[in-house]
Amino acid sequence: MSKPSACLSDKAENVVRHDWSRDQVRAVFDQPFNELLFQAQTLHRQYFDPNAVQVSTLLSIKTGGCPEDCNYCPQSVHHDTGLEPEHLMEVEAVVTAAKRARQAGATRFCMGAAWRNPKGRNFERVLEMVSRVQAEGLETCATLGMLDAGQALELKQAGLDYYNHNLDTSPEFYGDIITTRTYDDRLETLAHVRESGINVCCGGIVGLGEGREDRVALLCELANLPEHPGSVPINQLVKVEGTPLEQQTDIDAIEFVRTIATARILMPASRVRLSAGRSEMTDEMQALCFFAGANSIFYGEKLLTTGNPDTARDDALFDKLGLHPA
Ligand code: SAM
Ligand code: DTB
Ligand code: SF4
Repeated sequence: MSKPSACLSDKAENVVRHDWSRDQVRAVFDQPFNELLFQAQTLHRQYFDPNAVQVSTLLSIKTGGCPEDCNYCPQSVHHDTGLEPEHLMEVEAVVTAAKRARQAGATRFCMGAAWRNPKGRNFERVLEMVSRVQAEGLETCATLGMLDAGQALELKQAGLDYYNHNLDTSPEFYGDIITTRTYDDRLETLAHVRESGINVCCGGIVGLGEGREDRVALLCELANLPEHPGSVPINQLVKVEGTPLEQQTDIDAIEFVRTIATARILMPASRVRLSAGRSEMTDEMQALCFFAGANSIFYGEKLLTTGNPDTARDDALFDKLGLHPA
């Protein structure tokens, strides 16, 4: 570990690595819990204010009817979840929602569309949304499915700061969860995003029935990307009726905290986002996640189609823990 007096670039040289072996990641993940949390918190405070949490708000700009078959997702046409599909929103309505999010305290606004990939006029409209939201003084983020290199460049030119595209799980378990797009498809989109100069937001989802080895492998894949993602969302499965995973057994809370802590240790300069699943977590569990190095959340009553803690609960949690928005 670097000397306490080291400047950020020294630390980056010493600790930001892209050559993790699975054995090394497993050794981090498997440590006694107290060792793991101590190591995560020690690194966390070398790179970040330990009491600052970045706040993003999500909006589903195009809901449901997605042709992909992600078996956790309520928006896939392959599952009957009773979700009413909606067309792409109008630009003005998105700008209104962005203003509301900014007034509530969000610094980043993330627009999600249930597409395999964006096309034609709809893509043009998203470009307009990105410029208009940027003009409101918010960081912009989008998640629209697969992108080609040209689309990534157009989004960059429109003012997009972050693009979210997750690896979701290990390469080995991936085929049990999604069959309509491959792991390599995802890596290719991530490469287009990175090469366009847009910051990558990339993480995964746990509680799908994967094993610890899959969580280790997912984190290893993320940490060995050519650049660590600027944001690493760790989602806990939200079990939605009508999806194949509605009866899935809950992931153990300590195992979830281990996943957060390992992400923090492997990618010390990245924002680790405690993402979907917070409505089902106690305050104590979220506090442990923040101690383990989570320093970003989704704020606002709704994620894309499912619930998130209401803002009063999150405000009270921040107060109780002495946290402040980054
Ligand atoms: N359609 C786009 C795509 O898949 O790239 C973007 C939106 S998709 C909803 C973004 C991520 O949300 C998924 O990769 C997954 O990790 C997470 N997600 C989706 N449904 C979820 C659920 N039921 N519980 C937890 N996370 C979920
Ligand atoms: C991410 O990793 N999690 C967010 C965001 N990126 C787009 C989405 C969570 C979705 C949870 C299920 C839903 O609300 O539809
Ligand atoms: Fe479609 Fe994204 Fe849901 Fe997969 S996660 S079904 S790609 S909206």
